[in-house]
Amino acid sequence: MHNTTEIRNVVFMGHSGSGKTSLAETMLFEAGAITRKGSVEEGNTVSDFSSLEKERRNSIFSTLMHAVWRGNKINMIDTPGYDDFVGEVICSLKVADTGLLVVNTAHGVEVGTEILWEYTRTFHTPTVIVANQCDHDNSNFQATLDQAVERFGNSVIAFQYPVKEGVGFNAIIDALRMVMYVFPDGGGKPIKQEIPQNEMTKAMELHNAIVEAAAENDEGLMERFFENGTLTEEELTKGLRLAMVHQQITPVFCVSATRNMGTGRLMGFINDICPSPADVKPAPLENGKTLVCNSSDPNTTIFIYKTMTEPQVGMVSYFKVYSGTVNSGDDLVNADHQHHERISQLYVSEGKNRTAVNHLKAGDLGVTVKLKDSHTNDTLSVKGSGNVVKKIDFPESKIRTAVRPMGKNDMEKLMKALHQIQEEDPTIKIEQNAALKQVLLHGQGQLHLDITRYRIEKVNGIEMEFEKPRIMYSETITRSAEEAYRHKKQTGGAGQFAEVHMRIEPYYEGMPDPPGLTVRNREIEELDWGGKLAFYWCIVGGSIDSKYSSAIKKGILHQMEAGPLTGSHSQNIRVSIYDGKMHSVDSNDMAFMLASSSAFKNAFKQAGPQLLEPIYELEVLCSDQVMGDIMSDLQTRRAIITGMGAEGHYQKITAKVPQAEMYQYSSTLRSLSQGKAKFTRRVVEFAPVPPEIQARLIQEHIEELAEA
Ligand SMILES: Nc1nc2c(ncn2[C@@H]2O[C@H](COP(=O)(O)OP(=O)(O)O)[C@@H](O)[C@H]2O)c(=O)[nH]1
Ligand SMILES: [Mg+2]
Repeated sequence: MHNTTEIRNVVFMGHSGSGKTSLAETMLFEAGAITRKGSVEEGNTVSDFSSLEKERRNSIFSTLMHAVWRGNKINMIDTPGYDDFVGEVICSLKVADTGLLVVNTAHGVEVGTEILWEYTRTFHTPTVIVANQCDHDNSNFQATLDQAVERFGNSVIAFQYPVKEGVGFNAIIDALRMVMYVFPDGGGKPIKQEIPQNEMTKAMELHNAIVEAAAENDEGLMERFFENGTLTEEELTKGLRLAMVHQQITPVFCVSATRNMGTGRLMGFINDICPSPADVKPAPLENGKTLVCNSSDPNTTIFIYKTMTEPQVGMVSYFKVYSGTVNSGDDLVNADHQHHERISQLYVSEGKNRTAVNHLKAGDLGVTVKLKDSHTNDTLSVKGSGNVVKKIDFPESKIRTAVRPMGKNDMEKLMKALHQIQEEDPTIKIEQNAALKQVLLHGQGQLHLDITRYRIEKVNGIEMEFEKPRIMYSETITRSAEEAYRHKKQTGGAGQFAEVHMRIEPYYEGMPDPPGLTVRNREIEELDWGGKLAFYWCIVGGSIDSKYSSAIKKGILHQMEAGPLTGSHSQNIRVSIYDGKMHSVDSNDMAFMLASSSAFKNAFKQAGPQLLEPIYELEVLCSDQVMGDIMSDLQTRRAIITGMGAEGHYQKITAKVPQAEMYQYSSTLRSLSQGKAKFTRRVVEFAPVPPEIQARLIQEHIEELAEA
């Protein structure tokens, strides 16, 4: 069991392909946690262990691993690089105390790098930039460093730089230690050499910058620095750790993950300088207070940052001990719904494998299984502690699709499986949309949805297909119209009789009373599907008894819900009932409902009916080079560009685009930009559908009705 100060929690983040999984593998190997180093190509790394990841040669889930390095336990969480799986990254960042932002020096700072950098600021995570692939043909460390400084600011300081990058890469100058590491051909343990004369000035300059940055945070250190012109190793450690915790320094290290050069030194730095869970700022709680990471706190508190269902095992929960010590067999309480949960088994994780342990102290990351009713984002704590760790805010979904099981009777099974995935992955949302008569799956990108389908098919054995989601059109009118309708039926004994005269108008807030009518009663109905019905009772002389008014309103509401034009809900209409007839024997609620329903339908069609469609406000972030293509594509989607301009080092395009034109936009954008653009969108308004499209939709509705 490791004490809090002997724990380091690091998360590997970076654009897809930067080398996170390879780096984690090499670090495990260096630390002796594994005896054979796997590779992404061969599909045998510790991190990418699921069949899905092996097949795709890419990380999809975050993976918890650990290595023991000089007595300290380094918990490592590898994360996927694609933005589609950002949920996995955010969960991991929440519990990590240091972020390793891996950058491929052959590509420099990429869109993904910048987005992840922003997350490290949001979560206040001390960050190290790992310049990887220094052995790559096109490696350019200096350009990568310059971009990082330019984009992330002056906290970025090179602690190392490669002597010879590219194919012949075999040496690193370390400006913190002021030595040169020279690696044997196969990588691994380097030989320490003196820094060559011609590199001395540059190395010394960096060294001084590091020492000064370390001294800056502490008055005592600053004084000593001015007195002695430098700091002792102990002072330097203290200063650098403090500077990292305050995000005032972002060290840059250089490595080659696959050739195992520089990874040992990186682990040494994590070990010596990077903060333990006790060194970082206390964790924020939901009640606005904070929680200090202290293993002797009697109020043991753990936070579940990830859950995953495994065949044979069931639910597996990954957690961080925020305070106290958790023991196997402990009874804790879920702070959200107060249910008891027994931590019957405790494990540490090595990717696919787990090792049982008896205790885990504050700050550590662990695993438990078979919790009854606790999910990602839940806190389990000693009864009465009142601790609820601040929950993770997940990003809103970016794309949606309708889903349907292939088997007719599989709907219930499919819903169950989808809800289970939603519990594991809070960036997935399942919506049973009654108005559209579809089940919608919302996610972060096409890949995210595809992987979800793959999991349902493979794990749950339910075949499902994606369908284009229907669009939630809405209907309204553009001018006023009047209609009188008589409902009359004479079948044998009792007949049915009702006659209703109404005027309908487009409704808006604060409109004047209908001219020429005497309003007796006004009702403003908020419609379940959005918008309003204003229902005015203007009967004079008792031509219809007011006891029928609610039946008449009901008839109108039925018709508005059904949608006279295309079967889409209608909204924002004022109906004034001003005349009619009733019969002392044959009139009843049903007759008036039917009469008003028909009157409304007929009036609606004469009142310049207009179909409205949901409009997204779209924001795209992209590089200069791909902006033209993205704009031309938007033009084909009936988009109205509302803004364009530089945002940081990228271009931001904002536009209003009909939802109907945005199906599979995530795939299009990915291929247009080679994965170098990001977007967000949300429905902001409803706008009139162009006449030719309205005509087509009405025709389609008529055909649909005929088929039914
Ligand atoms: N030349 C070179 N290739 C690397 C290095 N690190 C990773 N790669 C390769 O880059 C690709 C992506 O690596 P991977 O670890 O899966 O990246 P991730 O998506 O960030 O996890 C793989 O083909 C690796 O073999 C490196 O240091 N040098
Ligand atoms: Mg990976």
